[in-house]
Amino acid sequence: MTEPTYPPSEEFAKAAHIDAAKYEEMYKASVQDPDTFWAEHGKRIDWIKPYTEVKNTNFDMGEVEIHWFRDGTLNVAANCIDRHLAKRANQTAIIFVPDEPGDPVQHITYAELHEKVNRFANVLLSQGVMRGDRVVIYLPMIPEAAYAMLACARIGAIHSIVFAGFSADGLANRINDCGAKVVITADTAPRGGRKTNLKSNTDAALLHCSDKVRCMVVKHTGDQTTWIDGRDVDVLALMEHASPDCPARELEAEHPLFILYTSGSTGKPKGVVHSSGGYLVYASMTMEYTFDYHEGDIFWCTADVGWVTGHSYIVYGPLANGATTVMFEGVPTYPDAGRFWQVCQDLKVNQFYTAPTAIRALMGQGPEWVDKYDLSSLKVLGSVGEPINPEAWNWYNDHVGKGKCPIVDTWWQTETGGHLITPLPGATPLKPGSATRPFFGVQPVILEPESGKEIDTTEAEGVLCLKDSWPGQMRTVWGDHQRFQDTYFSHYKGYYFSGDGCRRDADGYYWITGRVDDVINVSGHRMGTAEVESALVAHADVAEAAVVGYPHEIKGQGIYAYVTLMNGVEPSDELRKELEKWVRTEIGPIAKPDLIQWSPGLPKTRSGKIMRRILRKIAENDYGSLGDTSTLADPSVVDDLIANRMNKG
Ligand code: 6R9
Repeated sequence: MTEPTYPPSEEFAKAAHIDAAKYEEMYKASVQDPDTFWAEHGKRIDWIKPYTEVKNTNFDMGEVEIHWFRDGTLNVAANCIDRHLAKRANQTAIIFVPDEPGDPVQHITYAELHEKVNRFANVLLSQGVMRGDRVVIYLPMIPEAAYAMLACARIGAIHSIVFAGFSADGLANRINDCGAKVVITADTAPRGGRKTNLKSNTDAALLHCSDKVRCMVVKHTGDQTTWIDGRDVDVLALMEHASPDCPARELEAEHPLFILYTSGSTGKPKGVVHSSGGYLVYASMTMEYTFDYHEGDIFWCTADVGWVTGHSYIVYGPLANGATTVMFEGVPTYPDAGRFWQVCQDLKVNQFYTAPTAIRALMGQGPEWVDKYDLSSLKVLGSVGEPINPEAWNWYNDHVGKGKCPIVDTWWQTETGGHLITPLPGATPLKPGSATRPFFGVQPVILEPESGKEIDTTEAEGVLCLKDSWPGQMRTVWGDHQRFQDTYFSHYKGYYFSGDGCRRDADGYYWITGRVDDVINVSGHRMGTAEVESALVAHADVAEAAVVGYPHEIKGQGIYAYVTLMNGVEPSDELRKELEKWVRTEIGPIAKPDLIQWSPGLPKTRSGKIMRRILRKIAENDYGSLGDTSTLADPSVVDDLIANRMNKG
């Protein structure tokens, strides 16, 4: 069983920050003596008051606390902007590529970014936003999203971005959970030639929030929207009159920089809290080493700022390093499947970072869409969000990288702040489909799922945990430290539990096998099955629902819903459409079930527990191996489910 491996070229390794020998040396140092290692690497960002304490972390259930650089002070926005001004005021910080191909691309220099962010910060202050206040950002992929994030960081407000694809209800829940003082939105958001009315979603959300929440609107398209005097404010107009000077506030290393909601195995999304100091050190360091970023490179991460990937690798990592980062408002297939490659060609992109779902979608359109563009500027390609199947890896390598760009398959999570397991392009021989080896300071372990025993042979398979902390680790769940401990530290004593299954091969390479909890990965986005279930049962016609994932050619996993209707309600195609629409409005388009099966009964144990294992097998069209069904209260429901299964592929 030897997989193909792709070692870095000698030429690449020679010019890279980290080659194989350096990786081994630094990795060893990082785990043998984390205090010394991070005391040194923490200096990559500017501190107002230098830290004397480095690592202070405890994974013991009941006493979990995570602090890094605790007595240091800094300002994240000053690190991402001000400190670069002496050297690169006129260098482009952000290249904004609008949805519509003909519309002008904007190059925003560090000097301009400084001015915009300061004005934005003054507008926030004028709206009464103070240090520690929460600001929800519900914006499209426009420069104002970055200005808003950095403006919050400048004054010590805590931002919480809600992906613009979430519905009014999703937005309201998040505004309420974090107790936001303001929500920042836009009029409408063009994407792929279509528009979402963010302002009307926000209006609908605010009906369920405190009437003290203010609504700051970026008039992006100029489309007509409703306006509520006294509550709604025009951000761009206020920025024009605001002062371009706003002092960057001195903040403790552990001051929360942002909250980002993510799905878990229970119904309610968790507010993942990240710090200022440790997070920035980690985001900037992984950005530099994972992508082998060099001064002057043009870096493009295609994620949305509504996800953690956008936080760390569109905004904070690149800007902390003084890089030029691309912000793309559009989608990979508009106006055609050549859009990504055209942008790469036109902007001479050096590092390109995307998700397997996008690669698979583009692969399906044929190689001619990529082959016609000049991609010679590309040096490193990245992948994130889910395991990349070898077929997609090979296509990415052959057609996009032309066999000369290392592909970094980065495994990490909203909770981890930055990459944990990833190749370093000048150091690590690649194996398609493996995230390879740990980043500096990261100690992955594989545990036996049942006993929780660490498997100490090189070859191992089980659940993936982390033995010790790293600076980018989340600090708590907003408002619920107990939930933080319960979710991540209660399953396996003394370890951080990732929720992923994993195999380690004879070379010590890690292969992520997917989630072991009730979380599914749809197009690289995490979705709790419980969230979709509770949306479905909120519909008056639905008695019960069970949701599982099934293999989907483009999305990785699709959403398969088994729905039991209320007595007397007849199944119909109209009802199916209505339920799809219902879930879209309850959560957002990404949660729409791909397949709905009418299920008069669900397989339950005698104690009433739904046997998801069986539902998963049927959804996967793998019902030959259902295992033991004798413990079911009514084994005959299984035959009905199989006979009427939706995935006959
Ligand atoms: C960054 C991000 C995290 C979950 C994670 C895992 C899956 C992410 C992966 C990967 C295999 C990779 N995942 N990257 N699986 N290989 N390179 O995606 O964060 O949205 O929180 O999702 O995504 O299952 O646990 P998030």
